Amino acid sequence: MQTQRLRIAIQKKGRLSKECQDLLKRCGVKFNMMGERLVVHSENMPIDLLLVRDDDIPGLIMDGVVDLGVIGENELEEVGLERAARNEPSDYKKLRRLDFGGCRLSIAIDKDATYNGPQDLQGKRIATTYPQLVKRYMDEQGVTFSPCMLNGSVEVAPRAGLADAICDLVSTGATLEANGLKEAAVILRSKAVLIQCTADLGAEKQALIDRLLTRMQGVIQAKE
Ligand code: PRT
Ligand code: ZN
Repeated sequence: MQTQRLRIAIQKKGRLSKECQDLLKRCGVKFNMMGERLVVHSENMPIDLLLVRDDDIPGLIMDGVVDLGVIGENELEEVGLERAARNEPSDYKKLRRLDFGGCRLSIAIDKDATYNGPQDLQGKRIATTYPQLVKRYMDEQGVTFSPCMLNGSVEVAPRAGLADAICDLVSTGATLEANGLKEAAVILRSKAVLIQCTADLGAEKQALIDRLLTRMQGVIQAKE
């Protein structure tokens, strides 16, 4: 299923989609986002944009279905660990870190609880959408815990009596505060990144990628 056109997977709708589209446009890629299309063809370059859920992007790259992708490092690392544990391909090339999508993946506890370090989490139940990253951190700290896997409403789990603590993405901290929680430990600092599949794409596609990267460098530097 190799095509001559460069395939780039980006988030269809969400926190990364606008900035991602803006970045591509500033790099000179012309396209028209209309309707509910899965694939959007660039009008001036041999590039197709694939509009998907962010959760699908790491796998599309690791399986070599698309050539490039833009994804949060949190999602990329979680999916990578999950696939590696299942002996599925989990390789990719990180081309560059981008200047948006910044957040941290943090463990949060009741705002009135004391916290002296990871040992205070020993034996606790932790609600999260990122079980692999939590396990990696807790293993590094030598602390055992029980997972509580939730794909949404993670921040209400302690109040609902489902968990003792949570591990979730934080940017301003307002969500934690609104739920009576406080940040105890940062386990990952994340930004959006541009990644490439590891397969050899041929000279033409690679030259196009290199050109895009040079433009991206200029666009990002100009904003700094
Ligand atoms: O539909 P799809 O699956 O594509 O989207 P999604 O809902 O899974 O993801 P989306 O759009 O919410 O987030 C995409 C990516 O944006 C994440 O994977 C992160 O890399 C990045 N990002 C940056 C964030 C945040 N900041 C963020 N604050 N993703 C989520 N949040 C949420 C967080 O989960 C919590 O609910 O915002 C809340 C906390 O924000 P504060 O400001 O109150 O601290
Ligand atoms: Zn998602």
